[in-house]
Amino acid sequence: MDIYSLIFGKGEKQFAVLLDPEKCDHKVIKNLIALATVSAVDYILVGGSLLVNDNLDKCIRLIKDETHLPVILFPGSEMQINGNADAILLLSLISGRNPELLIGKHVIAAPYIKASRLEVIPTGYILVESGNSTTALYMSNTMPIPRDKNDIAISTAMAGEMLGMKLIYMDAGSGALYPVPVSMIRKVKEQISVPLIIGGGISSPELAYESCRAGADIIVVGTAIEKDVELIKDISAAVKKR
Ligand code: 1GP
Repeated sequence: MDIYSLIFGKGEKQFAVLLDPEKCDHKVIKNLIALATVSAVDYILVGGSLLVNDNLDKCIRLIKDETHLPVILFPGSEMQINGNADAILLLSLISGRNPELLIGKHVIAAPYIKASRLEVIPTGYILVESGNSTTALYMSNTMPIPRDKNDIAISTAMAGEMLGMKLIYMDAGSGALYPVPVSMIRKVKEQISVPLIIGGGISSPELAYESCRAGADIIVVGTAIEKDVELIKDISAAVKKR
């Protein structure tokens, strides 16, 4: 089954762990994957807004040696394409007005993605104000959607779906002070029918649970797990709780 059908068809809330290739080493990955496997994690996302070394390939190979979980690229740039992963979230930054991140980088990347045979999942990527300056925001040179502007978030997500995007990813950015507000998640989810991914600043099982109850289909956590890998178990349990 392709990965998108898996995402769409699972019928239960899903949990993805985000790994920054910068911080990948064998010991970290072995430990993390062992916990992810016993905790019923659904996907491993790999990527970062800024890569300053060429660890991506090594990181993916290390993950693949340890697990059969799907590995999905969450690329911060057109340099983060690697055919050893299973799929790529082809992100168009629809909350911003930077043409390079709406279509420019995609034109450069398209032939490489095609040659890689990665499964492509067109994703409407929406940055939401986080209370601090995140790397994603700085690197994208865009304005996030203000936390109290649900209408803008709804219209942006709707436009993304109408343009044919198969997922909407609302992100407060890695290490966000405040995660995406639950009221915004609820309102957006009411108006779209494609799966909704929520990430950025989710640092506890409670926050993951609230985001799921509000309508998130997939929760992504990176920073909190980097700080305390054992959190995987409790966050996964919170996501799967009915
Ligand atoms: C960032 O949504 C991801 O783009 C995950 O964010 O690192 O804050 O968990 P965190």
